[in-house]
Amino acid sequence: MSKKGFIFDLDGVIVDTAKYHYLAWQKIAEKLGIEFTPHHNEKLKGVSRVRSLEIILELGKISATDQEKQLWLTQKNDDYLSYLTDIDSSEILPGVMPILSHLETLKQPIALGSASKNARPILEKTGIIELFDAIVDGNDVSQAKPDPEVFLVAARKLNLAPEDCIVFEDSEAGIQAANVAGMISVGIGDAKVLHEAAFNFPDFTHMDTAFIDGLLKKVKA
Ligand code: B16
Ligand code: MG
Repeated sequence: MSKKGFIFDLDGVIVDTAKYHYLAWQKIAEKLGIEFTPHHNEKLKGVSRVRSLEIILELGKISATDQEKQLWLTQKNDDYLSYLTDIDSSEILPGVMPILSHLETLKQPIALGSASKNARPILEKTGIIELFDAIVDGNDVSQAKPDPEVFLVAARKLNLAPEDCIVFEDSEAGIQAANVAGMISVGIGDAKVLHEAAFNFPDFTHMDTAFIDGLLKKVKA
């Protein structure tokens, strides 16, 4: 059986932490008098912390000093981390474990490709860090999604060509990054938002192991 690299995004794909990012950004937006809805939040998914703040400030047409920005970034992250204090394996989204276990049984390489600088503690707390052959997160890259850097570094760490990698993503920016990298993009979430993905599933409970087996049978064009 051929080897493919299965690269998973973290927030909103493996764990349900996207909701905590939203709550923490909402508090900052509220403090600044900016209306911030779930619709606005879609643009923040998958992008870096710094870029997220810029998007919120653009939304409210607010200019700020570097010092103010640093303060709000720290406040946001402290608040976000407060939601993570007691997380455990129950935070893993439904349907994820059967797919990870299937890949492990097939001895297929698994990587993390996340924009988050908090990725490692989340994988540790949820007890799944050992399943990953490579971890690339916000501490390892300088370009944020939709730049493909995070996924290209993951492919390199797995010793696989980009076209032999499959990316699971819940964000528009992440799907674009996977496509630019020349990888197979699989959208997890709203198909309208993730319309640029090669495949789409509302969540992992809708994906069966036959889908994975089908990807493994695909030969290079
Ligand atoms: P942090 P992912 C991304 O993680 C989130 O989707 C995004 O909302 C967040 O701003 C970014 O991580 C940075 O996270 O503040 O923890 O460094 O979806 O790429 O796993
Ligand atoms: Mg995500």
